[in-house]
Amino acid sequence: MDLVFDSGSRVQGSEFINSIRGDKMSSDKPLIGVIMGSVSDSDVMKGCMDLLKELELPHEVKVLSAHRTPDLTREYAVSAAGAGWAAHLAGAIAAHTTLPVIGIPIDSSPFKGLDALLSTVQMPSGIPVATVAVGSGGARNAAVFAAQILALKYPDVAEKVKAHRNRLTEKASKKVDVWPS
Ligand code: RP5
Repeated sequence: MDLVFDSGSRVQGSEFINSIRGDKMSSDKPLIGVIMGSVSDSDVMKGCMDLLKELELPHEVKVLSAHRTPDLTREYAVSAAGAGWAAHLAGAIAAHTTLPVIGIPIDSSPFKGLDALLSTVQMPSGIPVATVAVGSGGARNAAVFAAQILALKYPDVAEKVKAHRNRLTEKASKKVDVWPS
């Protein structure tokens, strides 16, 4: 696979790019990079990490900011990026890689994430960021979506995604008749 340009050779301290190039999933090499703009985003982003753990998907987590640590951010390529305010973190990451980038708008601002949503979703033509819902629901969906992308390559990830969907269906099925008539 030769999709990663430029940043792949510059990534330091991250096994992410090399491991995604292999054909077999290894339990100790990260396939998904999760980044958040600030430690203050961790309450929202925890849902993403929790779900990646539940799906047993090897991942690594970095706190990188497009405006506070721009050089470090440029050297990293990632699948799921969460940022609040109009930080534009996911777009800044997407500019440096051809790997798919999933943006999670975080509701940490006075505008409750509307600014983050617009700065994440409104990428100009040519450099996409797949944007999920604002806040913790979006963080969890980013984990599932990353798994669905990897499932195209790894059959065992596809099985985990199906099992997760079945668990959701089973849980919801138990509540169909919960409302007393
Ligand atoms: C963004 O600014 C971060 O993603 C965070 O949501 C927001 C506020 O960051 P802190 O001032 O709390 O570090 O870069």
